[in-house]
Amino acid sequence: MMYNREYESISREDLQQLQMERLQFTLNRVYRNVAFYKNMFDTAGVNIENIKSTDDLKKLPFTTKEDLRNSYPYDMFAVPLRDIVRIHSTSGTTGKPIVVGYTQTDIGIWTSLMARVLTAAGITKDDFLQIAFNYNLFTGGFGFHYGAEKIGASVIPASNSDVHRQILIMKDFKTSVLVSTPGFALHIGTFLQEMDLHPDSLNLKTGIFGSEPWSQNLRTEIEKALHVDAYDNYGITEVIGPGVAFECSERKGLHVNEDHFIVEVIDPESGEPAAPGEQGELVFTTITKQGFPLIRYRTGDISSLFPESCSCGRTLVRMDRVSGRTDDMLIIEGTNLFPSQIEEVLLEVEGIEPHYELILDREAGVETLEIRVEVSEQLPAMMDEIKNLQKFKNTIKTHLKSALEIEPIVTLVEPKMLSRSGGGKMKRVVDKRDLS
Ligand code: DLL
Repeated sequence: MMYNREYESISREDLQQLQMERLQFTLNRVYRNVAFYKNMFDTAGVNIENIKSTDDLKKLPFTTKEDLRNSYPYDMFAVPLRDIVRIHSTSGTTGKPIVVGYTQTDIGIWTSLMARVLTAAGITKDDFLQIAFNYNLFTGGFGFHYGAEKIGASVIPASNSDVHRQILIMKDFKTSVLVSTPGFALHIGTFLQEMDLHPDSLNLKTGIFGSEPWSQNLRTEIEKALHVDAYDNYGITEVIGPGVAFECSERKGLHVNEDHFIVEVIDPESGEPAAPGEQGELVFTTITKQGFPLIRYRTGDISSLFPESCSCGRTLVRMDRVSGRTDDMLIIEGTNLFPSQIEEVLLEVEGIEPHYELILDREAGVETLEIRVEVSEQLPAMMDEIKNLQKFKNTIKTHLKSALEIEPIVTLVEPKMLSRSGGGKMKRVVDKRDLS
């Protein structure tokens, strides 16, 4: 099933033509309205009138996460603020998040892209969709909500309620589709077992999961635990949120919504295009967004494009599941975090040394983050008392919770116990989750 057959199965030739028209329109818009892009194109000596094919796009410089952080909060917006009807942002309250804005037209397009994602997974107006993504600055909740209403499904905005409540809602409201991170889906599945509740006593049939990396093995585990067909979908706040790419019934790669985003895969070192089918960093150019258009945005996500056509009838190119990142960004229970953000918070706490390790694991379906941190030699002798030690740990936890919205396990380690840099890259992160 296709929500928008005309565009989802457009001929490659017509698509190229459409992309070109939309690209030229976008380039003109950003050149006129966003000082950053005017400056970038002028400095690079690029005349946008000379960008006549999608191949010419390669003449334009990249936009990076750093560029977007530096434009906090609104400098990259391409319309007056009065035309913005919605604002979202990337996670992490320390440092500068990236703030994105949508016009009414942007919301309409985003909604129809989400309707595509759902329709491709066989969701119809007869479904009850439980959305277990946060409804806040994160794009997951609202993105799916609008798309599901558009196709007429019954939306249950469960947001991030605890797992017991999710299961209760699922059971009583006859949920047929779960929308969440794969990690949370596994968590729910594990709880069902603990509650001795057979998945067949629920009405679930489909799971739409995304927002963090997951493996084929994890897909199989979730399908077994929840008795659903699990579909992957990919998105990123800066580009639009969810709705960038989605799996069809074939579930062999994710179709990129190329009528709205031009996708490239580059060698992250050289910035040159990767060979067809080769892995590299995903780069997106938005060609219909009004509020927050992006030119050649480096996502940091590693994937590749499948050149072959898909038997579902869609002509939109497919990307492989995201296998990793070019930087050290971690995604824990759907929250994006850089180790440097954790470090920044830890160093605000008196009595801690700048030596730490992050250990990621998965226990009974729940992702855990342990932070092992060295205490300083000067930490007062009063720490001998267990009670005070606990208090100290809680202080660290409170700092982390209020700055980054994470609740890790904190383990204090004696001075000089953690490994030191031997001159090479320090390995501060140990990821024991199975993401292969
Ligand atoms: O996670 C948007 C989203 C919401 C996508 C709901 C899907 C479902 P951010 O919080 O900006 O946006 O995180 C974007 O998450 O650069 C990837 O590293 C990762 N990511 C998103 N989807 C997938 C996926 C949303 N299906 C970052 N597989 C991206 C692997 C994913 N990684």
